[in-house]
Amino acid sequence: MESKNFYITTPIYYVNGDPHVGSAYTTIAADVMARYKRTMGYDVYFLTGTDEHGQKVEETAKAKGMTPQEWTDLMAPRFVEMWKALNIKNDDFIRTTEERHKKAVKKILQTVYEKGDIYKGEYEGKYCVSCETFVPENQIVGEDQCPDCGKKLRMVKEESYFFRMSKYQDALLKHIDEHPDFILPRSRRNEVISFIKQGLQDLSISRNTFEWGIPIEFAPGHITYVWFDALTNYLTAVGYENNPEEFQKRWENGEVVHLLGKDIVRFHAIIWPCMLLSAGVKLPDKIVAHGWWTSEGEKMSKSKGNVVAPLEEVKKYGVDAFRYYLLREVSFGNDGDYSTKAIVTRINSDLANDLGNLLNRTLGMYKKYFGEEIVKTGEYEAIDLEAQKLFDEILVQVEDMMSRLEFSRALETIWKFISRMNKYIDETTPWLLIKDESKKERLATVMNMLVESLYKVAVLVAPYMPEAGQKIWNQLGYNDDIEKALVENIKPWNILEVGHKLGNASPIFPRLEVEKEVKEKNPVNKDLKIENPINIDEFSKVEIKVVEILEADKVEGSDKLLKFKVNDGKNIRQIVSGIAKYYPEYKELVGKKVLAVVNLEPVVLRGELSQGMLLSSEEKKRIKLVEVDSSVKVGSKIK
Ligand code: ME8
Repeated sequence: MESKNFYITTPIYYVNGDPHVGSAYTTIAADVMARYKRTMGYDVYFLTGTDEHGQKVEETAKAKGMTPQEWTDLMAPRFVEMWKALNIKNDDFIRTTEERHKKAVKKILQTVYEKGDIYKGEYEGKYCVSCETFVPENQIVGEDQCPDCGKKLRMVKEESYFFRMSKYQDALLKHIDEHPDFILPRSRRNEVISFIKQGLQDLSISRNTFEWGIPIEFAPGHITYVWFDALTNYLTAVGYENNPEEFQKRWENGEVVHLLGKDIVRFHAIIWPCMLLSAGVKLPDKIVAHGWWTSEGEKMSKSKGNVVAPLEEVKKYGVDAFRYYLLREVSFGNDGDYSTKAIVTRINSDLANDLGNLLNRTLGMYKKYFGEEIVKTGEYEAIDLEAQKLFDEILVQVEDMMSRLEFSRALETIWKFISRMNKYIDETTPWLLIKDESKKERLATVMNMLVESLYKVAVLVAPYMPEAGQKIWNQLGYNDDIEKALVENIKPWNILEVGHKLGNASPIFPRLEVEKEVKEKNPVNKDLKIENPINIDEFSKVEIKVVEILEADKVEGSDKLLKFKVNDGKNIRQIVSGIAKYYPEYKELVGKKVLAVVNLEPVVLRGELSQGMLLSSEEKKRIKLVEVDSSVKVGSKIK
């Protein structure tokens, strides 16, 4: 019997930065799949969460002046909030710093250890902190750079425990061979196979040169390699360590699907299955990798300022349109480019024109011809039966496509039916039928076909656009929760009750102007209020110059003050600054070019002469000197 338990996961995201369109994409896709499976009558468990250990998070926290725990406690809720704003209905949110997870990691490590699959050795080689991955010599690119992210690699030489991954090479190849849908899409599957065939090496699974990780019981002084820790989250959440019944139901007897980006396929399709083979746990059913998003044709990066912030998009276009666009615009698996023009075009053509018009026209005509209550349906004619048949076919196709997570094709297929029904209006010409009293019953059948189509379409689009689905239902006069609807119940036709009262119509997706939206991507606030304004003459009294720090020292007897000898292009002067707390490594400032006000009256602070002021920025109580590019000449005036 086919299992009716469906377990879907997203990667757990690193908390070194805020969630963005990339993490939103995977999470929305998983949410759509979870919602769709619920409408198909499955008992669904949908997991997402945060990956909180490792060197990268530890270093980010340090740079922010916090402990890793403080930092992760600050960041994890930002993911929870973002998912709420994107209408993500996950059943669980896991953080790898939770006790339940530490116990699960301990259990899998112990199991693999007792199996004889872990041995002590030494790792010497290159490591990419950004990807948290060991990079073998033959994969290094450029000048010691990571083949995946291009960042500079670090040398690591430390005692380490190794996992005998090589032992599982053949078993894994056999599994992939026997399960054609284990890794999707096909292109990724082939890539994984050829990688394994080059020969798997044993994997270093412990680190001992930093502390932010889960300690290993049989290896004092070592913490768990962050990927070994992170991958285990998928087991933790379904009771691997603490709830055998739940584990049996959700993992062993359920369908398990991992969604992820193409960047982390190897971790999921190689390391993870080997870990499970060693631990004697069933392998997941599907590992589905999607492509990469760029923004307006370029790689997203903070320095380019083109990172797509989901909440801003939602504010502009609404959460449904954002979700729809992401899943409709590119085939899952392919790369995609996020552009304002494309999202606006999608909203106008698919949502406002096709779906919105079908709803507005139908409700408008119904109320005009019959009032607010549903009238009796007559005999179906050929054109009605043909539309009904198309709907039956579409349900089968959508089910097939969704089983392979082909979101874009599934939407295209649903839209075939929406277009068909728009055309149906033009072909059945209700505005002519109303003129002929003998066609009243025919008109009722036509109009009911339309209302019923929308009722069904609402259920099909709700997993993608939960709010729009609900609104369509409400406008049709159905106030139940659409999330509880089942596809099974929308299969039969003629399900409207005579006398049912329609709701109020209002446009769900207003049309947008492409030109205006593109221009307003970075709208200027014309109503900006300038506080404490000064004029240009007043400003020009302040003389600011680029100075180079030649020496940096503590001021004796003070915790707060540092004294600097700086070159202002003409003279060497001394400046005292209250920034000691923010620069424990103040000697590193020597050689930096910074900005200084050079015409302040000299003062004496704690017995030290100060002949100017260094400029600094302040953000959340963190003070930083304003540094300038090393190519700017010392002594240059700031105007
Ligand atoms: O890799 N386009 O976390 P991560 C599409 N913690 N998807 C993108 C994307 C983009 N431009 N940028 C990010 C990790 N993603 C590990 C995972 S799982 C046991 C541990 C999405 O925060 C995509 O799903 O770097 C990618 O796989 C994931 O974010 C990486 O998130």
